[in-house]
Amino acid sequence: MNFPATPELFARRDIRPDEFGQPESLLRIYAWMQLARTGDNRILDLFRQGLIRGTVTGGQGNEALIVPLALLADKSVDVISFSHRGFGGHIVWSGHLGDHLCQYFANSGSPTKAREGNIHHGDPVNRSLPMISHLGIMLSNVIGSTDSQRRLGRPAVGFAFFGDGSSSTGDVHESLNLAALLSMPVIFVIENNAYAYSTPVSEQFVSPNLYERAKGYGIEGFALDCSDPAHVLQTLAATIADVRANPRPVLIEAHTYRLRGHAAYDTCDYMKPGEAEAILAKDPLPKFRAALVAAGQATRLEAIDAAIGGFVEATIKAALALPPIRPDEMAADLFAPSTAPLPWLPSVGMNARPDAPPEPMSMAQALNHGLRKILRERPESVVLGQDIGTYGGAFKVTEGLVEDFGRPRVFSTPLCESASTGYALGLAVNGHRAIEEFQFADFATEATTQIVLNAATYHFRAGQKCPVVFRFPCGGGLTFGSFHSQELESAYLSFPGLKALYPSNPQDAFNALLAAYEDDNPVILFEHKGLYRHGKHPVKWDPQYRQVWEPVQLRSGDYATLVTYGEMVRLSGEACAYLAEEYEMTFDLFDLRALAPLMLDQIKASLARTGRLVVVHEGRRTHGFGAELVARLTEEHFAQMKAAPLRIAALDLPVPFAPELEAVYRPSRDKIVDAITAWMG
Ligand SMILES: Cc1ncc(C[n+]2csc(CCOP(=O)(O)OP(=O)(O)O)c2C)c(N)n1
Ligand SMILES: [Mg+2]
Repeated sequence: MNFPATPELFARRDIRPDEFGQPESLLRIYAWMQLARTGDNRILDLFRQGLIRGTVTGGQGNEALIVPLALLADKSVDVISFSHRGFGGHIVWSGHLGDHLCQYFANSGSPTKAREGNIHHGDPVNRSLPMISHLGIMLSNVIGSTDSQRRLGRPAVGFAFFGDGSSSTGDVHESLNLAALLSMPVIFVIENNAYAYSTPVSEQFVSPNLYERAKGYGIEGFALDCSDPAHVLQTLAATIADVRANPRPVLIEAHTYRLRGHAAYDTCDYMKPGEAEAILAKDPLPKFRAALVAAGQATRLEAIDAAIGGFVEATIKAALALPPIRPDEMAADLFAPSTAPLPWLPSVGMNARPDAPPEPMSMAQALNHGLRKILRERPESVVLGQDIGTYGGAFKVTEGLVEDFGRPRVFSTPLCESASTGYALGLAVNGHRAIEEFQFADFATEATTQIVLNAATYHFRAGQKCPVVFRFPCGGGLTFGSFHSQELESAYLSFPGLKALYPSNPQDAFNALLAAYEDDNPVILFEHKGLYRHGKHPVKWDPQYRQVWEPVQLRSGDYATLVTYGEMVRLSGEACAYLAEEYEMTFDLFDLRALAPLMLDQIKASLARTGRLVVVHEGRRTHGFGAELVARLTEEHFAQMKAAPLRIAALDLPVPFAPELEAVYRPSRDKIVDAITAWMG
């Protein structure tokens, strides 16, 4: 891109302890602060001119914190996720001003390909994790990537920022606890600028000192006055060095300033008269400059200011000259592209020879074998979830894994679905691959933001692969009630960016786990609890394991095409057998296996022949997965359809508890038969 060369002034993006207090290093800090301020101010102007859209949340008043910190961090190993006040940090961490401006202009030079606005970019290749809007969410991602770095033997420190307002979110609590538990070297920095949007701290929490919360997590915490960058530098340098050498989390409550209100559109009417002016009067930057002038640096400062002014204007001009973004690649970028299969050994179990006869096993055992195979053959793999260690998981799918592979690789997490998931994402974007077990799929709702907004959008907005397998023990029929029995596929898959497999037998479950694991995208693996121990079936090494991404035809017939998945495969098969026997009506029966992406060609071909469609699923009917299937399968062949499609699904109710009620709620073999015979007329 044709940006002006970065002035020599910004050749150094670091600062060494032996330089502290030296005139050159102070001028370097000043230069980066002034560059951040000038950039932020110009972004505000350009927003007001209508050249920038969205929300512009400036970092004016944050520079005395963010610039020393970014200069001190070891950008070759450390992990960071800046907040929406972190513009100064972004330009130090990732260099080129032009890229950052293009993010705001949302043009063809945008690092997010203009799919995200404001400061929602990062530099994932260099471990600067792009924030999503949802505050608090990124903390656990930093823990995961820092852990990943440490597992790779790199002496990383993580830096996670959040505001006084964000400190009230549940994710902050979950993450601080998780980091403390793992003794993870992450420095959590609260940017306390005294306001969350229009809400002053007095209306946010009772305790005046947020850093004191550290004590409750068994970690250290302290307040940091960010009015003088030289003081911030000294303090942070000592903390960073200490945390790097003696890994543990630290909570810093940095008192910063919000000089320009919440965002570009904020008129600050909610403030008391004179309050905004009083905050402006505390601006650390002119104070720092005045101290440098007093130290005889006036001429150098004038030259620095002039160089920055020219550089920023020239870079803005170059950025504005770039063409707008084109929509061409947008759809193709939703998922990370497919890669070659991993070099799996051709065996299921540890000692099995390739020619050994397939061993009969339950679905739970097949998944256990799959997890063992992955842990044994793939050093980057990590298995996590609640009670998955010694206890072996609520359904014993992870039995014996911690004994054989040890705690760092098999991690029984505390009860914190969102932070555990964010931690898994952090591992994933740094090269590890996590398989996360949710105790019951229902509890994944606690991690919805991490799954559907963070993991699922990662590749689209940041070009970064995020390979995590989310294991969802789902489904009903076991008298577990409404919070332990749900089918969540239509809810989760209405968000773009997730893949999903739903095996109906042990062999498919084994294959699906391998296929999901090696995919470079987040994959939900739906595991019906009723199938975990529903008989034993032979499971063998299947070199065609990736075919699980396609539907499989289980029966052939000519009356209608029946599409289903999960436990309903068995019930639908029994219904088809009954209908063939009693009514001599035969069906093409398909087990869908992959719910996303949908591969429907074979089924469409069947439908073109039969002209009748039945869809059976266990989830609720309204907004259920069947609605999407019916629409996709019939929209092309509508004119050839001989009958209206039939959807057989659960009632539109919470999953009821008592067996008598649940039997009415969910489809059964007899209900499938009844619905089809009524439909047949
Ligand atoms: C979970 C969540 N809720 C609401 C918002 C909308 N929002 C954006 S910024 C903001 C205030 C944040 O305050 P604070 O954490 O103190 O950061 P500051 O903007 O003051 O730097 C709010 C409520 C959000 N982004 N995320
Ligand atoms: Mg705030």
